Amino acid sequence: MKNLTYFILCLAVTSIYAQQNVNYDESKVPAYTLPELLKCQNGEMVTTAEEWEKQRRPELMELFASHVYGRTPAESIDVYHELLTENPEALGGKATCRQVKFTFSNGNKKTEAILLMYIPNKPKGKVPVFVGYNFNGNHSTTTDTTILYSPGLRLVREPGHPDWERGNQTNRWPYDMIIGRGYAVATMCYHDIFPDKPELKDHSVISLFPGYDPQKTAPDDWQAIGAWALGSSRIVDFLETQKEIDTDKIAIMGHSRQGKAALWAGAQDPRFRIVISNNSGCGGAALFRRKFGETIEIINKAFPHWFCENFHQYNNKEEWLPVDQHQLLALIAPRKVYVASAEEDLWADPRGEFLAAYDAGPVYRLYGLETINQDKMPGLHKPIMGDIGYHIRAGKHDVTEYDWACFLDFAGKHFKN
Ligand code: GTR
Repeated sequence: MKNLTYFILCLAVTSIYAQQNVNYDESKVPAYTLPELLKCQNGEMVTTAEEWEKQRRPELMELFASHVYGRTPAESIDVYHELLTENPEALGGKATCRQVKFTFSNGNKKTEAILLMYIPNKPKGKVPVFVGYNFNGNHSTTTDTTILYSPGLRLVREPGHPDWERGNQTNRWPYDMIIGRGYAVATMCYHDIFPDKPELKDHSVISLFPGYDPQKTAPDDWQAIGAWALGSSRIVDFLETQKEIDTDKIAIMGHSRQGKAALWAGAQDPRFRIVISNNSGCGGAALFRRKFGETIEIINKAFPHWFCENFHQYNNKEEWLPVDQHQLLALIAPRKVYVASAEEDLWADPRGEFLAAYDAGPVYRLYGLETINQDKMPGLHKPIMGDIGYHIRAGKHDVTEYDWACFLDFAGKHFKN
């Protein structure tokens, strides 16, 4: 019965999208001019990496915070870590597994999360790490019955929902392969940070910060994507306490809505040396102004709690938005950025994702880095691996072993692993 309700709900959501007249026709992409990357608000062009960092970059950070994702508070809250389990013989003896409870607290109220880590037993010594959220809970990434259910899941999914099934997303987390290449992984369920429903903000980390008022939201207040971005920085704080982790080699990988959050986290936190967005689409790597697949209006209607309220004024008015997503990717420079698309994932606009990576180039070139040198998309399974990376693979919206193989190659190149 519950499965049936879920199915009917999905059908309803799909038909709402269908009614929105989504454009999947390249010839109907409007002519557009992207907002300037290197031209400052005073009209001056930046010509050096130093000018970019001093002048233009802060302007763009401010625009993304005030018009798109909302402002991350300057204040911090307390985070306590408690080691729940440690298994030195995980993955058939190849890795050490730790589960660590995070308690976020403001003294009056708290929320909880569980981080799941796998660290390769070989090589000995410090290893690079991939940080990334999972969608359905830590238990969904493995069939290992010692892995605990993520606390956030119970807020969004009734018992019996398919997401509770152990190992339901192991395909997205090929731990053996990642560990085999010498990388650690740290994952957490994104619902632990902001349970992904508009009415659950009160259970999110946002509700712990000074100034939070459930009745009142300022137009530039942060929302779910901002919270997820902050959560990944708190994971990095913890990784800095782990003796096996090489903190100069931290990569963040996010899929879809978490690809959006990963880019925003990467723009804000320089400790992410590699930022990977997989199938992130609208509000992630895709250029808004192409209006191909999901648009600002569609995403704001379906997910009113993801972006700041100011962003809603750009529903169907992409051309008025003072930024576009090539600028978000450029904010990550000179650190490495990788964008991955899937051929059948037209909703996320693969071409728009590619073009943003291409159009971020001028900032990377200020640092003398290797950019994508032509605006023609590469063929399927022909990854580009410069300082900006990109691939498009066959298939649907998902994270596959092929994607991970490319992420590992990209990390291998830049971390010299
Ligand atoms: C879709 C949404 C996309 C993407 C995706 C996901 O429903 O429209 O923007 O975020 O969810 O996260 O899987």
